[in-house]
Amino acid sequence: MSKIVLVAASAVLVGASVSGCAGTHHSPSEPAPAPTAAPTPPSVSGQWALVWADEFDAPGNPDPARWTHDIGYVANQEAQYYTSRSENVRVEDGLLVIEARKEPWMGYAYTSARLKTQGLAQFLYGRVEFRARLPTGRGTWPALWMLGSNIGQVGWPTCGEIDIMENVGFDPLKIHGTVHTDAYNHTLGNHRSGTVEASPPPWEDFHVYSMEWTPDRIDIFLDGERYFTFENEGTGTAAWPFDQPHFIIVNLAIGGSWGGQRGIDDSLFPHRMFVDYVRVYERKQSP
Ligand SMILES: [Ca+2]
Repeated sequence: MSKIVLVAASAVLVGASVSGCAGTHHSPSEPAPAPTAAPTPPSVSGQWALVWADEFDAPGNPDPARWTHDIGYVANQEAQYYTSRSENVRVEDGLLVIEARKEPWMGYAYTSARLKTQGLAQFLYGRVEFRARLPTGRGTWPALWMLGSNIGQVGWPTCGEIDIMENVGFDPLKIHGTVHTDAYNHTLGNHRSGTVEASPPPWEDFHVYSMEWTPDRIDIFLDGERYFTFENEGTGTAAWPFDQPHFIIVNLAIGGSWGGQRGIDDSLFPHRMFVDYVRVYERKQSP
């Protein structure tokens, strides 16, 4: 089955217990995230076993045992240059902070960051959960998502893509969950997706963005409410490449083919996305 990286459960649970009060300890130089409406929710019910997590409890650089960085220009006509500098990505106050800045860098006008577990942890089936607060403003395009680990061999979209959360700043209340495959993808105009509005607005408070994945279906949730399902048609890899491990990506894009459709408001920088945790669960075997 999947090549799962096991994390000491005790460390993860300690992190879970202290990570809820995101608004309590902030360095003077950074604006405090909005107080959370509720403590970090407890782990999902007993049918799930935690197999991987980052609670972002250690200040400084993201844990190199869990995360690697994409550097430079990556895709989608995006306007930013991704870096691994602390200006663009850091852990503080129990949160992963990805900060998009308007600054000239390597020929680009903006910088930001894109973290991934590629080569470090990959997952096949289970439940993937993020608790995050999004930035907002015309031109932002934050995403919490997964790509097939075989992308280097088979390319996109054959590898499969699962977008657990996407949001674009020009339509800021809407949260999108999407899958891309060879048979269904945005270049064909037939990608499969669902949309829901977040309340309170996703930049005002944290929400839980999650996905449950079995051999038969992918369900995507906002705060535990399912708003999108993609079923395995049983017609093979073109429609269902989701029988292969995928890795996790967290990024904040600026501009690009979707986020930039109505331009970029340069008056709003810097933009910050805050991620309280990323947790991956496997379904427990029936007794
Ligand atoms: Ca945390």
